[in-house]
Amino acid sequence: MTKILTPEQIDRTERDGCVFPIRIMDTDTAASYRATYEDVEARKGKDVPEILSVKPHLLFRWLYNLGTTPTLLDAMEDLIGPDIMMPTCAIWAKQAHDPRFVTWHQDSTYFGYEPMDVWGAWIALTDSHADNGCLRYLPGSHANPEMAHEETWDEMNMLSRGQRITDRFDDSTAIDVALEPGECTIHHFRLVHSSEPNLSDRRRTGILFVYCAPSVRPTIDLNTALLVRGEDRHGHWKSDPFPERDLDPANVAYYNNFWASYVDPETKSEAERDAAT
Ligand SMILES: O=C(O)CCC(=O)C(=O)O
Repeated sequence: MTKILTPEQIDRTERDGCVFPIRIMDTDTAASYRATYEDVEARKGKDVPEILSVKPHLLFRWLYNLGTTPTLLDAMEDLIGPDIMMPTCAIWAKQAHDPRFVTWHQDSTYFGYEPMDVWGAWIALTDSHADNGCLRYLPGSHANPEMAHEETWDEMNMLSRGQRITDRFDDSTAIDVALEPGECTIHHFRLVHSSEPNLSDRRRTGILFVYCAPSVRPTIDLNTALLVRGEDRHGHWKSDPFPERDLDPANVAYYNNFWASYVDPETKSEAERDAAT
């Protein structure tokens, strides 16, 4: 008996590697999260993802709350079972008329998990449609072996190293992931996805949270996570500190230390990673 996802939606995740739209909160709650995010952005005076690219939920309690929205965890439980780890999250914010884009890529290539039974949930805080640069998916691509990627370092590419798939593939079956505020889309970590520039007068903001069962083993240095539901009976993960409140000094210290010691797979070049393996 599932909690949120219908049997048809579960079938879609297996067949297509994605399912959407799933309403996980009402539009007022989504608007309130959007206002909170835009307030942080106004205070920082910069593009927040640039300064907080990995695990910002450890610094902001509201982000932790967003990633543990009960309906969302219910949907995740339908996919991976009652024990749920949340290793990271990422903010994806495009301004109105933002020329930046995301090239076709697979998240699984720059995070190591075994088995790759890992899912991302991208929560829309604004509407997200083709004209403002919504996510695009290649359904079914999660079932194929990982493809070769290169780092382009294109500044207009929102991926940290401008990663893009170099293998030939057919994107004629790609679909737009249209979402309204408060809806989310769930995708497998190996699913090929991208997004186009924002051609509209509206912002497009979404926040991606990553989930897996505690039985999934991290195979690289990004081996810390928060247990957000159930129990960890495997011990593969070290625990991140719980964010009691925004910018809790203990968490800020942990975060700074994490940055200093952690070899960030987002910023490490392919050559460095190859040399390390
Ligand atoms: O939000 C976007 O435009 C891209 C998001 C993405 O690539 C991801 O969630 O992995």
